Amino acid sequence: MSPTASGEWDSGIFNRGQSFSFTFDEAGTFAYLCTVHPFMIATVTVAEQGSPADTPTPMPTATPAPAAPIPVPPTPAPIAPTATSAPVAQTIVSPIVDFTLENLNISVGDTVRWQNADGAPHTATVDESPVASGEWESGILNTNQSFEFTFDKPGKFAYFCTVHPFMTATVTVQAQ
Ligand SMILES: [Cu+2]
Repeated sequence: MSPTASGEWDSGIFNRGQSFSFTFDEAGTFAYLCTVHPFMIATVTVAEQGSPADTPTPMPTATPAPAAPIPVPPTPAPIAPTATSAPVAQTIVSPIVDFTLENLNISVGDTVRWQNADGAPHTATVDESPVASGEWESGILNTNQSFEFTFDKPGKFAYFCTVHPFMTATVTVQAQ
């Protein structure tokens, strides 16, 4: 009653199953209540009809924006790195020169080829005390002879030359 005077409506007494309809032809917020039980109050908000284009327009505009980030499926990119990180096992050539064995850093699956480029015979032999797994023993390598061993387990392995025990080094094998 006290609200916007225009667009008044009164359903009259409702009994169970009865209904009442009212068409709102003006925008605004209208409070209404039940005259039988005045504590039953609520409001009907009637939106402006004239500017429907204005309001809805901003909405769709906002929507397209988030749509853009969606095509961010450069997720397939990781596939590339995967291919890159899937380096085929390599063979690392480690020359033995001047009574020196090299410290090597390789990955699981890599093969090391020790090549004796020295004038004296040498060996590339895993040290007995280290990790027992992945043992290898080249046997005597004379000049220009070589020996290969593939590391299939990660770890740090000490090795030496049985002919010249002072020739020591390590092979560090990184997990893939
Ligand atoms: Cu040696």
